[in-house]
Amino acid sequence: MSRLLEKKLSRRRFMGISSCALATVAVGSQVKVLKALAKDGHVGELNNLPTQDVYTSCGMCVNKCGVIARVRDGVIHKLDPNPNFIKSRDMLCARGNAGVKVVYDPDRLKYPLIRVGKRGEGKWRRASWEEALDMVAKNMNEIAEKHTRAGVMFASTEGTFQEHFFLQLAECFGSPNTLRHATLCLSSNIQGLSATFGTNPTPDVLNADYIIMSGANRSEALITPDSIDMLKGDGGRRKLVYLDPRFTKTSAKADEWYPIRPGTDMAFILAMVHVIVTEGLYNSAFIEEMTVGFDQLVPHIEPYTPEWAEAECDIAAADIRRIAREFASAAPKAVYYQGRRSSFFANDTQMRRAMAILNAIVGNWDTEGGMVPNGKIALSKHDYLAPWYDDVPDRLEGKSIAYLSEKDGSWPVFRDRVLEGKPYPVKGMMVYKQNVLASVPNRAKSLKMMEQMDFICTIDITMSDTAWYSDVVLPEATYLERQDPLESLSGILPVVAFRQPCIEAMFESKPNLWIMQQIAKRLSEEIAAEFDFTMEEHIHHQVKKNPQILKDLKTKGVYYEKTEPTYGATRGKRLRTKSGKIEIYSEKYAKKGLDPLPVYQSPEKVPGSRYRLLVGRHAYFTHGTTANNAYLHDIMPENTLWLNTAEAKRLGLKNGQRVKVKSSVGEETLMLEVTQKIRPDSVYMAHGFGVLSKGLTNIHGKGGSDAALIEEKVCPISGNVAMHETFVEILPA
Ligand SMILES: Nc1nc2c(c(=O)[nH]1)N[C@H]1C(S)=C(S)[C@@H](COP(=O)(O)OP(=O)(O)OC[C@H]3O[C@@H](n4cnc5c(=O)[nH]c(N)nc54)[C@H](O)[C@@H]3O)O[C@H]1N2
Ligand SMILES: Nc1nc2c(c(=O)[nH]1)N[C@H]1C(S)=C(S)[C@@H](COP(=O)(O)OP(=O)(O)OC[C@H]3O[C@@H](n4cnc5c(=O)[nH]c(N)nc54)[C@H](O)[C@@H]3O)O[C@H]1N2
Ligand code: SF4
Ligand SMILES: [Mo]
Repeated sequence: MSRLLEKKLSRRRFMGISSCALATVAVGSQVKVLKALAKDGHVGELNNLPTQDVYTSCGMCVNKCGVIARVRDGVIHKLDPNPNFIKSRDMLCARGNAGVKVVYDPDRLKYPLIRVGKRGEGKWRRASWEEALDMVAKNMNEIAEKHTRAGVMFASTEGTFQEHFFLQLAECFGSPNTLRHATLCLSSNIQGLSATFGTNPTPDVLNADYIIMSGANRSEALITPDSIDMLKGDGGRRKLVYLDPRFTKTSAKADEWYPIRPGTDMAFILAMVHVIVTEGLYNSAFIEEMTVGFDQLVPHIEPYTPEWAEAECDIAAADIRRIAREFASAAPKAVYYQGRRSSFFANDTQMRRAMAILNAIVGNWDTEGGMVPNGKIALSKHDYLAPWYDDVPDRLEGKSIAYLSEKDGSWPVFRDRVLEGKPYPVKGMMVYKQNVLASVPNRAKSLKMMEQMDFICTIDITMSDTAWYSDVVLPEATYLERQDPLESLSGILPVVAFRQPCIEAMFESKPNLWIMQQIAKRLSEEIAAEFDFTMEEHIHHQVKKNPQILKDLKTKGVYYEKTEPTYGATRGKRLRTKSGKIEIYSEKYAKKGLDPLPVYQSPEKVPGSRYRLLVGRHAYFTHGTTANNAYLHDIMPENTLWLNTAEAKRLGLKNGQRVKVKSSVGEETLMLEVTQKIRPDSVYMAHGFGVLSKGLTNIHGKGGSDAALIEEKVCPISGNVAMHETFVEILPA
């Protein structure tokens, strides 16, 4: 009852929506355009189609860079960066440029499809939206009746705000089981940093004089503006120290690179803290004013000497000492950069805590060149009232994770429970913009989980592996064809991003909101009522308190409140931690029985004749999902397995030959790349190949899948997966 009351009280429906229409482009038949494109590779004379430049934002990755789409004769010819979008510094990356090929991709989903063969057999029939949607709603309702509403799970990844409507559907349907990308990505980061600072701040890369990056390959794992600011010449002012078991493109740009033993970053950090504390290089005035727990830290770090760390992480004690001194003397314009993905090892949350503590003791908090708390431009929230159901149980994972996010869940833990059918069965799977079979470790287990489902529906733009194993596949319009809600991106310079259709949606693809509304309508009248609004109404509601936002978006494609950073707003104020201060010692963790200060655990030793499998980003691809893009495929047609030159020699393996890579959960075959760019104890492969789907015609049958090899270990504090705890054997294929 209390949940209902709470919702009723918080309910605010949007009212007073103005009639001002959003600018959209009306276009003729795109199918005609596609045919013209196919004939001779470029567009001929096609009259009566619009020629204009449209402000929108990139949808190829999380950064959402500002874009100007050059539409000529109704065809998107080129995507250019929007110079007003200062976050992306007037640039688009390779993937951003290749976005054109997402629209004009022969492999894209064109119509709703219903499976006719066995799951994964790839036999489909084209269906009408009416029939496909009826089938989705009927199955959802049947599963709810048989197994409670929690028997349908909802898997999704953040995109521009449309994910919101999918999550709304889950809540209105009455399922607590939403599985979002966070525990595959950055949950440990958010947990570790927030437990210390009360928030996950942004390192001020542009203004820092000294940056240490470990496990954040910014030259390839692109995050704006950091990647661009790192690469841009600064006249030698800034120093970059980079720790990565691989020689990446970031190593190439670094002043110093250390091929650290994987999983030992915490040893390096604690040794730095040791040096800074024992040599009195910390900022005592700042520690006094802004932190709690420094007194407990002092004895805690005593055993963590640089000599001890050297044996753990393969970095010379003298280097650790020197780097610690340089870092402290550059502070507060010095940051230990925490990166984004923190799905490395099971102790990742505590490792991120160590990073936060190191930053805190040199006093770089909320200062120029330091760790800056994010600003965010307020948009009015879309509230709705989910119907009340009496019989819905709690999330399937229960209390297995110390700080489980109710909205994100923890994928591997959840999947195990589904397979056990305990404490209750989950028999329906709704997937939106997530590729479970490529992104969740141990693909064979995900397939098993899918096998036991009564019904699976995937909403995607292309035939991903997950779509390939579904019963109904629904085609969403691509990001260049949709009006999306406004998205407020937090950061040092917060910004509102804008996405509007550049052309009319092709084939029978539909935007997410329409799909959600159509499903809602078929589920129940009560649910349908909560979806009774248009996108235009939604957007006007978002800017209701500040209509200038929409005016700027229409004329500049972007909205900023300030274009220069401001610092120090949190000084003298309470932070969002229990003590109101930076928590070096975490009372909160102590009460939960967790280590209140980060305690180092040595990673499991690599067993003889095996290698640690590492994963990491490639600048040409986004996750496991853009490798099939024609332009990107052209520059990298398949992935390889990196193996150190000396090891290849020892195993008698040659560059370019096929090898079998075997872990305890899978076996993949791919081409060997013999290189000195990796430690002898580790191997590496890019993500996105070895697909199961024959609907990805460029890459099917090429390369290997990392998701098929990685075992599913999990951080017990955040629920984040730990992807680098898998050992593999390499054999000639
Ligand atoms: N093995 C391995 N696994 C990983 C990682 C790794 O490095 N290695 N990285 C992890 C990290 S950090 C993350 S963030 C996750 C991300 O992994 P996911 O959560 O799976 O997200 P994405 O890979 O971005 O996209 C998933 C799907 O969205 C589809 N898609 C793209 N655009 C649209 C659209 O506009 N509409 C719809 N409906 N669908 C669309 C794509 O075709 C794809 O099938 O993966 C994690 N998993
Ligand atoms: N081009 C491109 N850019 C992206 C994305 C993308 O898919 N493509 N995805 C975006 C997303 S969702 C995320 S989460 C971020 C991820 O961006 P990052 O946080 O930078 O993550 P990764 O590139 O996955 O891993 C970084 C590096 O860690 C190294 N590494 C492995 N183990 C260890 C270790 O134990 N210690 C240290 N020090 N290093 C280690 C790997 O070799 C790899 O080069 O990138 C974002 N940007
Ligand atoms: S970094 Fe590249 S893919 Fe990501 S939003 Fe920007 S241009 Fe698009
Ligand atoms: Mo991520």
